[in-house]
Amino acid sequence: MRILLYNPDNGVTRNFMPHLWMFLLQALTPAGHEVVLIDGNAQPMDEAGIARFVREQNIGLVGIGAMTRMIAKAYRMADAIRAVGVPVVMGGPHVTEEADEALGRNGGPRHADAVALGEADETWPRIVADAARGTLKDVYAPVDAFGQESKPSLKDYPAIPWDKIDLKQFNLVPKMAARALQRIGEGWGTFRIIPMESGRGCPYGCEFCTVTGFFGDSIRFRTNESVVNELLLLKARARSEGGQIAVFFIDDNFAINIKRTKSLLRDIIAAGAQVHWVAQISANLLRDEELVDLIAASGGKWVFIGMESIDPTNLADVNKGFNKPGEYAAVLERLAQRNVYAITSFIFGMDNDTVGVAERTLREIRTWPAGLPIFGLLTPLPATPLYKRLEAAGRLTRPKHWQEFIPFAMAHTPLKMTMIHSRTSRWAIASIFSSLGCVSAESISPKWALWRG
Ligand code: B12
Ligand code: SF4
Repeated sequence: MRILLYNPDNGVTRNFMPHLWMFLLQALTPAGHEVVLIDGNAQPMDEAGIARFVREQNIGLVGIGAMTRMIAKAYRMADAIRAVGVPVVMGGPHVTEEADEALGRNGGPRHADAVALGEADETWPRIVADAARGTLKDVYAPVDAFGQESKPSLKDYPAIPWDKIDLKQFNLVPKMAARALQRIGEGWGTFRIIPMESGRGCPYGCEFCTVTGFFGDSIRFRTNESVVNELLLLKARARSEGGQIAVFFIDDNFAINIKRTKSLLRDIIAAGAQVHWVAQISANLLRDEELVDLIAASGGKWVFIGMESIDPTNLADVNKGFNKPGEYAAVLERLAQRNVYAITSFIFGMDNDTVGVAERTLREIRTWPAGLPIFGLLTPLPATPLYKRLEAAGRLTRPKHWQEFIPFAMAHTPLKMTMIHSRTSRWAIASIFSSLGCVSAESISPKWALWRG
């Protein structure tokens, strides 16, 4: 059977990196099937295009994975595929929480023949076997022989064959530029950011986040050896094709167990497996000087830090009181001293935010070492504690906001502001200026403010 794994774009913005789930499920597909990958971020497609593709390519099963933000597009694509008679199985964080919606059990139309709940590493081979026999079930849940939820241990993580996978669609160097770059110097024919995981799970349970609910609060790690081998494979591929590769460790908190992270980084260094990498690490864990030394020595270039707010009351409200705004500057300084830079992420729309929060935050950021600040709006994602709290308080203005994705629009009534201006796009521009170190007090005037009361 030919299987298509498809990840939609959200129709507005594009990811810079392919999704790990596609490569992982491809590696976990039982022998005898052929798997084709399409990431809508790299290869944009509409409904007619995907329907044509599955017909012409004789696809027997389509797997679609989507975050809440892409789910409306995912459903439209699934409908088009099912309309030409090809079954669709959906997975990922959104349908895990809203399986009835995908299966048309809540009064709406049915979009998927089957839904894979939670982590599908162990259920995927069963889904493929059932689809090949024409006996797909509605729901596949990751449970053990006793019906208890089971989480893959990651100790026997599959080897993703990075040396063989067709990565053409994921080259970030545009064709024209590639030719010019190759004339200037070797090694820039391709540039790819590759997702890799070294562990799963996060115990922190921030109110707005789906991770603790989805992956669980017990953390599981791959062996150091399997991560190092994967890095070596990627490094060899980049070298053999005269290109560049950077790795995004997608672990939610790459240093959640500092001892283990240090041991992994030491093994990377010892094996000469360094590539440039990015990882998400919470600010509280970056107090450790030795950890930051090892990050720099093992190829770490950027650390994504979920700072969320400069207001401790906000942070306490969303169960993220372990973030201490007072130490943000020192954390960034510690990284910058080693030429490691931070992507600092902020959320606006929390309950203690008042008019002018954007200006206040920006003022504070300007006092820190250069980095790349990014800004988002608080979003009540399905099944999160935040969603439940806002729903109970009658504050959800668009309870099914994902059915119509409107970029930069809020789905709940903020507490201390009367009106939200969707000017996040301007903020994105502001953040680029800021990252280049060229934000002056004048260039960001109050007219940039995100909110006006
Ligand atoms: C890396 C990452 C990104 C990357 C891009 C995604 C990428 N290319 O990988 C970046 C940094 C760009 C990003 C951006 C955003 N992200 Co993000 N991201 C992640 C992160 C950290 C890792 C994803 C990952 O690879 N996980 C590991 C794989 C193995 O897990 P998985 O994808 O869930 O897949 C497993 C199962 O879900 C299932 N599965 C998944 N798909 C399918 C499909 C089929 C057919 C089947 C059978 C099974 C299946 O099987 C897989 C193996 O078990 C997750 C958190 C997390 N730990 O997952 C958040 C996460 C996915 N992101 C999230 C969010 C909210 C966002 C943003 C909206 C943030 C923002 N405000 O801007 C944006 C949206 C981007 C967009 N284009 O619109 C949420 C999504 C929640 C939700 N309900 O949708 C998550 C869960 C984090 C959170 N805080 O809750 N993100
Ligand atoms: S926001 Fe980060 S630290 Fe908080 S629960 Fe989610 S993954 Fe964990």
